[in-house]
Amino acid sequence: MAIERTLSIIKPDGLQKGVIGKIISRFEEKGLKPVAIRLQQLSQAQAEGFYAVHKARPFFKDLVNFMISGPVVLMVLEGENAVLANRDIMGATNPANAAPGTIRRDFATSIDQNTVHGSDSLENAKIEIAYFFRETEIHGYEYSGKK
Ligand code: YYY
Ligand code: MG
Repeated sequence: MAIERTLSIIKPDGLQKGVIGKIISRFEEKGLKPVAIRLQQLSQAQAEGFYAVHKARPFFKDLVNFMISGPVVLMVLEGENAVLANRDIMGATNPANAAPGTIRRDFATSIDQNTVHGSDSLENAKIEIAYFFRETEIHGYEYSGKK
């Protein structure tokens, strides 16, 4: 086990459904600590660059248009095995296949509007975090244990 950081994005549908708080709570309750958070309207160039790996895929244009259809919440999450832990909390890409209790199962309506993004490897997490955040925007802290 190792402490990792991963990039999480709450996509425009998550904001439009009013579930920012519920989504962040799920991360906090499962030990993923937000150490950077920013609400941002992505430009087309930013969205295209972020999803460049999918450039040749048939859904690329729709994906970019969706990601710029409204603001998103960009976050860095920190915790034990954060990359895989976040993917577990998110659920499968297609909400129809996502396990009960996952964010995508509970909040997403379709594969193309699936509420959250999460880095898929530690290597990509480092690249994706650096795409959106400077090191000076990431702030670690310890839990007090008090509620
Ligand atoms: O990492 P993850 O978001 O779970 O899926 P990817 O395969 O990386 O695809 C990125 C993004 O593209 C996905 O969250 C929705 C969209 N997409 C789509 O609209 N239709 C597909 N058949 C596959 C992916
Ligand atoms: Mg992916």
